Amino acid sequence: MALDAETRDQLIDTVRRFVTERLRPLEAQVSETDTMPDDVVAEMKELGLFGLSIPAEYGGLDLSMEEECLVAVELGRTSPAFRSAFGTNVGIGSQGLVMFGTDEQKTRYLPGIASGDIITSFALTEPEAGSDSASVQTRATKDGDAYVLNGSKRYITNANKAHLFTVMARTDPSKPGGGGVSAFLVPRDLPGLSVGKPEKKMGQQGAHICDVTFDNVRVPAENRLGAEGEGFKVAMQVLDRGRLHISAVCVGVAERLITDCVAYASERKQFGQAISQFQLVQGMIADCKTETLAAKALTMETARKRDAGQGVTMEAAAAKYFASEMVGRVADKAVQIFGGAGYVADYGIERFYRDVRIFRIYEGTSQIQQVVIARETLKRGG
Ligand code: COS
Repeated sequence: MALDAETRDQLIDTVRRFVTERLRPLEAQVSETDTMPDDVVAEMKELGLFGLSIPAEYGGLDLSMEEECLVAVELGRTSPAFRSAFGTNVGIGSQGLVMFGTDEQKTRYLPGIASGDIITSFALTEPEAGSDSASVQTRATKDGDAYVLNGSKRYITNANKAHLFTVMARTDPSKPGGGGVSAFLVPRDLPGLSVGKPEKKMGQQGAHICDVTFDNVRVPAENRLGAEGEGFKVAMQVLDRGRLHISAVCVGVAERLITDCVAYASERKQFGQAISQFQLVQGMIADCKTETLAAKALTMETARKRDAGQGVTMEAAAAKYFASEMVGRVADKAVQIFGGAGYVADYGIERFYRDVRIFRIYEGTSQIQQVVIARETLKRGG
């Protein structure tokens, strides 16, 4: 449901101020300590950030996709690790439930997800099922009024903090592809569920990914999300939406980097003048700006199409593909404009350079987006 224009502008203004005044000063600290301060998370909860996409009847802000993308652009103007604290609740950790949950499942979990009292994770990826996500091997075997889960998941965002996992597991081993997969809402405290140590990563310190292992975890049958065999489609539709959100974050990061580049290039003097006066530097800034505007236009247009009820599988993949590659190029040029200062840690540019690398990989690699775009285009005949 869309907000009225005044409420939307107020929300965006509030998020912008929170990012500028509260989060930006903490960027280096969060990166160095690999820890998200509890008081910051508490403020995120108060602002309603955990519930941006949750329907109002369950206590969320109920933003349209377009509004969520506008907020995500604002959130992109700081280290992406901050967004990750509530990113799973807004996106991949909650949307299966929002789109496919029963009233009872929604009533049980969505209010806590919206408030941030319940942290969620999305458990699709496995050691042998990365891009080929339909090949999940985690088994869910029906046993009376429960399913017994066995297997392991890999690189699961926020798993170390999660109270509730959306888990894709194979209910029908006779069907090797997506058709044999079902989705489950799995509370963290069920016996047999264990979470590994956070991985050491290239970037986005302060956001964590871990393995999750299921050893005879009995999940009540009422926790199945959608019909048996529908789990892969649940995952794909969750990802269609998540990819748009990530595109918007990429746009925000690019905007932030451009602002930093302009400020630095206007201050930094070489050959007797600010380097912003040199046309080769201007060329890099112009390229960054042009690509950012193009990514933003594609992302927002796709969000509006989705809000209008159109299928946007192809367009969301195109937005994610273009925006994530775009922010990689912008971060690279930002290092170049900053020169030596871009390579040392003090200015934070090298941190963004590392942080944005994952955007080309998670929620579907660039190559998977190309596959999705090409398949749809061929199917549509152009
Ligand atoms: N929405 C709804 N249904 C979808 C869908 C979508 N976006 N994408 C696929 N499906 C359906 C198909 O229609 C098909 O249904 P039928 O069997 O009824 O025809 C079924 O799901 C299987 O689809 P498909 O044949 O396209 O599956 P593939 O195994 O070829 O793989 C890709 C599809 C590669 C697109 C998928 O595996 C993918 O997105 N991989 C990347 C996963 C990813 O993003 N991982 C990141 C980790 S999660 S953070």
